[in-house]
Amino acid sequence: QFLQNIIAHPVFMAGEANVDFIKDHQELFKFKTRQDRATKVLSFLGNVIVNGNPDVKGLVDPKRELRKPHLPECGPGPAQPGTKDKLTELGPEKFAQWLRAEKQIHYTDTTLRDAHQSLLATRMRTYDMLKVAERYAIQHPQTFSLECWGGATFDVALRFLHEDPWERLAKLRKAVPNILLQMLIRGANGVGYKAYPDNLTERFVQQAAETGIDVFRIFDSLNWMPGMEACIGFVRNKTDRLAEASICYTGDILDPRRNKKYNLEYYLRLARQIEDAGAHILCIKDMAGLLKPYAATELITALRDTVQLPIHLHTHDTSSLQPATYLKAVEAGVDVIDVAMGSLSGLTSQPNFNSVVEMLRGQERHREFDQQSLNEFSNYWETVREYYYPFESGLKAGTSEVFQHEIPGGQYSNLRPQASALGLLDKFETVKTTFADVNQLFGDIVKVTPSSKVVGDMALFLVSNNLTTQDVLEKGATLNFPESVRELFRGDIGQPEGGWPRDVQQVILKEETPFTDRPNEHLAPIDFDAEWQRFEKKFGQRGKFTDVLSWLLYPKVFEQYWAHVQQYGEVSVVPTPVFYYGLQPGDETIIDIARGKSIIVGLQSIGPVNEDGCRTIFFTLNGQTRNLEIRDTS
Ligand code: 3PY
Ligand code: ZN
Repeated sequence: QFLQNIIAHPVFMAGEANVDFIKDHQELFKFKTRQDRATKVLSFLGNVIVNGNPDVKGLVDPKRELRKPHLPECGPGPAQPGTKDKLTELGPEKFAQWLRAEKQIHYTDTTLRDAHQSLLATRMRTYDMLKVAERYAIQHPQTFSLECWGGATFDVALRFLHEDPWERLAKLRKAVPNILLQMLIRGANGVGYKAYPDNLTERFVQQAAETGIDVFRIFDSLNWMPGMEACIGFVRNKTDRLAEASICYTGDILDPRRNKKYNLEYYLRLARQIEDAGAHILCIKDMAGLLKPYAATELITALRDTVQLPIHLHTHDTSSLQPATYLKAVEAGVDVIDVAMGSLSGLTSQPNFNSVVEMLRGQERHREFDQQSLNEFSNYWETVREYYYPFESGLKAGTSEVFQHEIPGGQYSNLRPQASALGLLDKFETVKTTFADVNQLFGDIVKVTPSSKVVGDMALFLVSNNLTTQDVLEKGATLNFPESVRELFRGDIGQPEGGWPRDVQQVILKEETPFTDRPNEHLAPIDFDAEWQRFEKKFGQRGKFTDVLSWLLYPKVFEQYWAHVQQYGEVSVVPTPVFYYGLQPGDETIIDIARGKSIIVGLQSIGPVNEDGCRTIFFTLNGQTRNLEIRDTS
């Protein structure tokens, strides 16, 4: 750009450039891309102002007051060495041994991933994370890990936030050099809802490690070992990071009504298989929050006796019982527990970090944290959480209903809007009970993404058609089940413990033949060179390898994301209240459009609709008037 400016400059073109040419012509440093960036951001804002952000359509409360957050106090940097430095020093095997031998309890902070996935439909933006990430690294270097990537965040970042998830990870890595960064990966299903070719998952894992992930929490949505084994191998063989493999916990090992299939023996068997598969850490992934306190005592004690791996416990506080589960788990020797910053904890999210630290204060496994500082972070998130009010799940208090329906925390905040979109909000109670009925119909399966989504799809299908699970067997021959249900019974996401119920499988698949081997075996490997060329052809430029990966994982979503970027540029730099709710006349906002380059955007007024169906928006950009024509499609 600089060279282009020089070549195109009239003085240069006239052959009159002397040694002071550059010094005398500061306009050479004005780059068109910056102007383009500013114009694109203005056009994004103009659209939100005129037409609203489609993601919050119909959910905006114009009277809502949104405050500016206080940033937590922060000591001088740089951040003290933490677990990331430990992993670099020891390597994954020795690190796992070190962790297992640690006396003080360790904490994973899920605020940047599962907490907002479970409370705010995964909408937390990179902008709000980056405001406090570096401060966190300095203030709380003793945190075991930050879960900040994977799960639904990949899809939602591209689809709704128009952000590049890889950029998010790279920026967090830079801000947090000392604490392990952790992601959730759905085994053979990667960060998606279906099986991907093995070599795609392999490259994805490799790239995720290069960009910043240290702990890969791997699970299979049916607890099917073949769905996890390849992924454990990719982490072990292609990276020097930690493979944490999960047992998804369902049912209740202490309840004779629920422990026929999912009993202690079942979980111990899985744990042995996970150890044999080469995992460095064993996770108990209690995605719905069903692990009760006394069951935790039994399970953790037995697991510690059965395997040599450190044990990492994950739960959701939907029932509001889970701090008690943590207490019992800590007493039984669990090594790491998952918590979320106070104001983004509880209910379908993780238990409260700040309070759990206090629960153990003075006890032998206590790990010291600066409580005042934790509370300041919590206060920051309390203010920021308000920006996302349209995505709140509506759940007001803990509910023991979860022991009946077993809906995962991360799904709960999505199921409600899904039901609402189908006009079924009045029947939400029925949706929840039908979810439990569908689970039984399917043979009592593990329910976590993507298997839980299929159970949810089936429940919504039945309720919207006024059908019961009884009807499925009786009238199934004439029913067209959702595609995801057919895929599940075909074997597309793996095999459940004990196999599928034959009669249900038959009625759902009709003529189709199911398979029982790994779904990935049916998928051709990706030819990355060819795909890169196809990418270039389609999008007109080479793109980064991470773009190619995003496109291969989510083709349609990526195409829309790409089109958004071409039209509006990098919108992750827009402050969240402005991103969702635009500006009111008289408002001003500062946007850092590039490193070291901020613009001040003000809204003066909004013109009436003209005969072309457009409005003129009168902005100020760094104090100068800028008008923009925006089509009114509202
Ligand atoms: C996910 O897969 O996104 C989950 O959070 C599962 O619990
Ligand atoms: Zn979870």
